[in-house]
Amino acid sequence: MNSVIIRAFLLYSTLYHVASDEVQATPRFTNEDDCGVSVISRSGAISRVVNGTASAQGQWPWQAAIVLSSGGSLSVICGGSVINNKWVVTAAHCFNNEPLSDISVFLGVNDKSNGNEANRQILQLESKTCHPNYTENGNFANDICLLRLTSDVSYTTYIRPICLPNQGSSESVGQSCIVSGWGETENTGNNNILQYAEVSIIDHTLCSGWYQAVGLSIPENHICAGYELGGTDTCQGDSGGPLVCQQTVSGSTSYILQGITSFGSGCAEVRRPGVYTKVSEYIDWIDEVVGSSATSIERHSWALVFLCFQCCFFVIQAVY
Ligand code: 4AZ
Repeated sequence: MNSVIIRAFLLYSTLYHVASDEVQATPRFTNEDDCGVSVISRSGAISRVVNGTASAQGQWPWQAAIVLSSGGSLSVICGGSVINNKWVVTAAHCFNNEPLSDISVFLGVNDKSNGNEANRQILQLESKTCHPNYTENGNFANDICLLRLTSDVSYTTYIRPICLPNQGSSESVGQSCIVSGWGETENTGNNNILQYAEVSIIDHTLCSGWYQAVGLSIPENHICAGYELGGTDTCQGDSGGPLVCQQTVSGSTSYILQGITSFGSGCAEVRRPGVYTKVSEYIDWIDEVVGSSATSIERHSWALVFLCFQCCFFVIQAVY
């Protein structure tokens, strides 16, 4: 009798596990626990990536460094953002068909010149999926790539995921957001230390007009951010990194990944703001790529195997 009760309990808990897995799988990683929060509060005036401020350790815990190993030396070729414990998002133009084994993802980095930083995690790539409509020689449309890591990211104070926006949502013109990276500072700071700056979202039509002057078109699914008068901007080497904006939902404030640093004409120049892949236009695609990955399916199928075993035991016990 006791064993029947225990088995019934096990059956119930497995069914519950399978059912709740189903529920959790629906709203995705956009709702990753505690996404978009930094334990380091921003303080003081933001001076000015070009004209940025040196970050504190853990200030932008979703910031990834995409590192290329070439001829025995390592270099940070781009930035990226952790979206869950298996995936990092970056720009498609960061890559040039390098073998996956030459690319790694460094997390928890603040000073890229210091190989002994205590909070670092170094991860390798299992796969790289870039947007199918990214065209290398086009206007940088669909400049987005997803990197699947071979092992799980362990979240710490210094390494955390960023929240993703809802598909099709838009940031308002004039909103102040944050960019970060180890790119060129044009002598406005030390780019060994992760730099960040505040930039303002600029109207798409206005920005397209400014860029027309130099024969560049701004793709529909890109956002411009910066200042009409320039001065503060992302620059070469910041590509793939995050443009994040704060959002408050039912009393709690978190950062949302609205953009991926993509391109510009020069850096910090008048009427040439930075141009960012608009992440909210790619949520369905991200879902497709990330959702079909093994983690949740593996967990799910193990639970189902266990469930089958329990059912068999139940039937055998009932018969004999
Ligand atoms: C680059 O080459 C790059 N000023 C990134 C951002 C900007 C320009 C160039 C925006 O990675």
